[in-house]
Amino acid sequence: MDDPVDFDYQFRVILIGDSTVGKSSLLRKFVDDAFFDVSDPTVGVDFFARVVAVGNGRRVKLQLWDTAGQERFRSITKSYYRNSVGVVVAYDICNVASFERVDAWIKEAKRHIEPFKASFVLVGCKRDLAEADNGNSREVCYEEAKRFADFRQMPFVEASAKTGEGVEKAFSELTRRIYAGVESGEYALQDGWDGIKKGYSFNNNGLRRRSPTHANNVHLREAEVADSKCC
Ligand SMILES: Nc1nc2c(ncn2[C@@H]2O[C@H](COP(=O)(O)OP(=O)(O)OP(=O)(O)O)[C@@H](O)[C@H]2O)c(=O)[nH]1
Ligand SMILES: [Mg+2]
Repeated sequence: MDDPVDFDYQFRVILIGDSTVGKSSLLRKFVDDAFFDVSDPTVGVDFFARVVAVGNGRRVKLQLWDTAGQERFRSITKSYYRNSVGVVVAYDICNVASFERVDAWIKEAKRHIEPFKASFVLVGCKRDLAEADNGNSREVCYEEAKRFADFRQMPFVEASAKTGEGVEKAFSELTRRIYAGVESGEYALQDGWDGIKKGYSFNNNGLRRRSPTHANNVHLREAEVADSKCC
C-alpha cells in the first residue's frame, strides 16, 4: 500500500490553451521535474496530481487535468470545466495567435464553470525560447500580457518547462488564491461539485481523519474511516 499522504483540501485545476503552447510540458515539469524536447499532443484529457504547502503547515492536493488544445477533442475536454476551481490559461510567448485566443479560452471556461466560481492564472510558456536568439522569437511582450491579466484581475507568470523558471510560481499563485478564497468564505464546498474537497490526515494508527475545518462557511462532519484509502 502507498504511504498515506495527508492534506487539508483538494483543489481541482484544469489547464487550457491552444495546441502546442506547452500545457503538458508545464505539468510534467511541475509534477515530475522532467522536460522532453518532443512531446505528443494530448489526446482528450490527462490527469496529474501533486501536494503543495500553502503556509501555516497547511497542505493542498492539486488534482490537475491537462486538456488537449486540438479542436477535435473539444467535446471531451468541455465536460472537465464544471468541476474545476482553478484554471491555468496557457499561451506560447513565441506564438501571438495563441495569445490572441486566450480571451476566448477564458470565456469558454467561465461559461462552463458557471454558476460555480474559479480562479484563473495566465501563463506565458516557453520563456527560454523567447529569451534565446536576442529575443527575436518573442511575439508577445511581457507588458502586454501583464496588462491583459491585470485588467482581468488574474495573476500572470512567464514560465519555461525547460529551465523550470516560473513553473512553481504559476501553480503556487493559483493555489494561494483559491486557498485564500476558501478561508475567506468566497469559495464554499458544495454537494455535487468537485472543485474543492476536504482532505484527510492520518493518525498514528493509520486511521483516516477528515482535516479540521478552517473556513467559516464549511460545515463537514468529522469522520474516522478505518478501512478506506485516501482518494
Ligand atoms: N524550449 C521549450 N519548448 C517547450 C516548452 N514547453 C513546451 N515545449 C515544446 O513544445 C512542444 C509542445 O508542447 P506540449 O506540452 O506537448 O504542448 P500542449 O500545449 O500540451 O499541446 P496539446 O496537448 O496538443 O494541447 C513540445 O515539443 C515541447 O517540447 C518550453 O518551456 N521550452
Ligand atoms: Mg498536451
